[in-house]
Amino acid sequence: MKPAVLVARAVFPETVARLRTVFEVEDNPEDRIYSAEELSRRLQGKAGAFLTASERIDAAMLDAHPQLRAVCNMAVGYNNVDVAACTARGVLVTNTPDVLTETTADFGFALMMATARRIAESEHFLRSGQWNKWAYDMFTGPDVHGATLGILGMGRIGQGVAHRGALGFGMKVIYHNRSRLPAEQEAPIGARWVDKATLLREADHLVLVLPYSAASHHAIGAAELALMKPTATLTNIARGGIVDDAALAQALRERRIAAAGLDVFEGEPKVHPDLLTVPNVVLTPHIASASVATRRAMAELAADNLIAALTGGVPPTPVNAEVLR
Ligand code: 8YV
Repeated sequence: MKPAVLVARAVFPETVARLRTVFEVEDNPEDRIYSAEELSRRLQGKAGAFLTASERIDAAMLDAHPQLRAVCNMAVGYNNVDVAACTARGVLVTNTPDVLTETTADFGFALMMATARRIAESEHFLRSGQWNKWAYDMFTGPDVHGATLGILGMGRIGQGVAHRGALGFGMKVIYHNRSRLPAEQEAPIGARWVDKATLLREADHLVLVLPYSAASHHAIGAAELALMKPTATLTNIARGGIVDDAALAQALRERRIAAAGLDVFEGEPKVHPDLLTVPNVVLTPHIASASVATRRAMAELAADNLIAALTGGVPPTPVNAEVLR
């Protein structure tokens, strides 16, 4: 008998068809968002789960499903999964790193540029029929080229953003990360490790690319925003909850920073109502990895992981590889 798996969200039909060659698949082509109760009901009897970052797997869910052996996220982030609880129960967790790095870095850079150069705000002005003359100070904003790019979280995606800034736009790169990059990775982009306060004070454009955890919850709140230049921009392509959205909306309204670009939100898909009413913020619906090719690669990698995990293979991108040993 084929092992049973749950594909919790709609995904490419080709990926589901491939999974059906190996598994009894329960999928969700209507793409309904399951409550925790419904997710638990649908996990009954399943050996594996193909998830996105919107399904939460915690200790209680694992205890309710002792037959579950693999939790495979179609996302590089895995803060929806209690990895320690999975490891303690011998449940493999996998994610989809690398395949989305360049696409996500492209988007981070695009969002930072749109934010600095006020592209969304000015487009709204034009579409709403308000453009009746050119003006010397119309939608002026800070330059991107030659400015100081600050990266908080210098993993693969952070480095991708830094490369774009340094090599394409002549930006000076400073970064803060728990661990410093080896000198041979810093040198080609002239990146300089600084403490967090220096990063906040010196960055003209601050881009957040760090994983979400209890430690990074509200890493950017009122106190951090107060350290930033009034001309600076803030771009978040990491996770909602890293920024205190209420504090950010207030800082934007009071022009304590120039502008923000946000692809992720606390409690998304809900967005803090104050962010919807301030003009100097570009808002996108968590699409940083959304190129056609990358979303396919993410789906296929998540499927590779699930198939390997449940058929005695070697999952390509485990998060808790110790479970395999
Ligand atoms: C996903 C992401 O689109 O990979 C991640 O961590 O945030 C995005 O690429 C989203 O999480 C859906 O799983």
